[in-house]
Amino acid sequence: MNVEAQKRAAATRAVEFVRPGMRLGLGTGSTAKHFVELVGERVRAGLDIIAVPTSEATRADAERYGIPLTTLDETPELDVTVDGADEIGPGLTLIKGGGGALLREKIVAAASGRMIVIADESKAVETLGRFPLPIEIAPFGYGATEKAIHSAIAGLQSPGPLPLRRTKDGHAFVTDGGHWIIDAALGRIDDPAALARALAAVPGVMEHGLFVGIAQMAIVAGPDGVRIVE
Ligand code: ABF
Repeated sequence: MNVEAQKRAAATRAVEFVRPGMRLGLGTGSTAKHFVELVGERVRAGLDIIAVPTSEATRADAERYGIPLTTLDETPELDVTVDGADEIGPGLTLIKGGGGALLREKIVAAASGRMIVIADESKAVETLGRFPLPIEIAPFGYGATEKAIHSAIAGLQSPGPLPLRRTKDGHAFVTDGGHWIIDAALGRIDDPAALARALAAVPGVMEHGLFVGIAQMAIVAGPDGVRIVE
């Protein structure tokens, strides 16, 4: 199986966990896109579910596939969220946010009874941190926020270079929530839980891409098949 087929295989397995009447969180990214498409197929075949998308991109896909959508305001508790990840580490700790949707992804996952991560094998790592950690910040006062983030990281481990502000077409990348993203190239994250707490305490940080204690299951597809990590 090539990587795209692995993503599809993980998404296909995740659909088996969807039951009639469920309230679903729909993730963002190229792996979650497969899941959304497959759920759309089931909906058109009569499956009765409602869903909350984690990004405007996923909302557009879900609408195209005819998936009935709701919001966390109308439906504050979801049954299952299925989403991708940039890295899956020990204990189902995750780095997410490469696609820039981390704030909504975390809100939706936290509102869900269960979060299932779907990924190809390349995302499974022994130590988090090779993928630069996305951190969503308020544009106001970003210089001070970036400095405070660097100090917060330095209090725990080697902070690496100053985090890079993410750009798109030469301008600041703007999230669905109107915020900016900086990417912290840490190389390795020694203590994800401690770093998550330290970053959350920095004023101006809207959310960070460390998901600790949020996911309950990962469906990881490799060249030879799918494995489940719980
Ligand atoms: C979302 O999409 C993100 O949190 C993560 O950054 C990304 C993974 O994308 P892909 O499945 O395209 O690798 O899940």
